[in-house]
Amino acid sequence: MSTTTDVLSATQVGQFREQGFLVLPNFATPESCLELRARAMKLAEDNVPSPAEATIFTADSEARHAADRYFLESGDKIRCFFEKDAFDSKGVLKADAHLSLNKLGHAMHDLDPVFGEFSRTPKLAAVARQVGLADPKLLQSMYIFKQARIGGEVNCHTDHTFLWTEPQTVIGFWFAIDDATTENGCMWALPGGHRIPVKSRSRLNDDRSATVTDVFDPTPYPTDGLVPLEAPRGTLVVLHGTLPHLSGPNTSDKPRHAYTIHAIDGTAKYPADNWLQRPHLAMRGFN
Ligand SMILES: O=C(O)CCC(=O)C(=O)O
Repeated sequence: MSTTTDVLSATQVGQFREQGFLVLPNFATPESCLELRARAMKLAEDNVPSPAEATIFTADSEARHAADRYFLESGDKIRCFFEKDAFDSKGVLKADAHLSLNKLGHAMHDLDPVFGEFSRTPKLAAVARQVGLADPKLLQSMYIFKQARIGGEVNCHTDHTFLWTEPQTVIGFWFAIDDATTENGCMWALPGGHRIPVKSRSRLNDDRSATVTDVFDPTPYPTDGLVPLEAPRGTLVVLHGTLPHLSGPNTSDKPRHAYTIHAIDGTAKYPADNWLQRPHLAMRGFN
């Protein structure tokens, strides 16, 4: 795939270096966003756990282990993750499954043709190259539903905390599939915050049964200066891996679907104790 034609101007590349993010309206067409949206709904229906399997999402400790496994083994699969209050105490969904999902993850870009086509475009490959990925590898994809009224918040974090490489290389490519506004839980970011040394690392524990967090600095990221990244459908937001970002809850009547791809550089070391492992699926670039 040719990525030799630049998509970003020198000013935009400079902005990314300076601010740690870029907002690119009209990057994807409305048609491609709607096609991805319909496909995500179908994947949700097809992959939603049966009521018996869904008991893993209840709160008892055996169920907790099963839920951890369901998450930890999802790096090379398409799995459904629910909003935290989606189940009653017996593990029964309170509403229709497709209206209870928090997200799909984490390998739609490799396992589903519609997601594959959306994810692997020459235009996105060019952006990845221009923001510094010499040997881009598409590590994970997430389709985030942020459902009307029940869509949960995402706490302030950096992607490097969860997708650690040495040196740091992860870049987030976040697409607004619906219009994202402050009303329905758009993303927020801290301009220049990518220069703050990363405060923690999440990794597998010794028996690889759960994640633990190594805290390097317990102080929270500053909230003063966070800016809302309102994004009409089709907007691409590019996020540096050490940029603090978050999204608010969706208490509105409007869903806020988004699709995000995290890419790393194949030249960096990918630790064996990162939560996301892909034993059955080699990482690929944009080809
Ligand atoms: O879509 C969201 O609300 C959060 C997404 C996010 O944090 C990410 O893609 O890194």
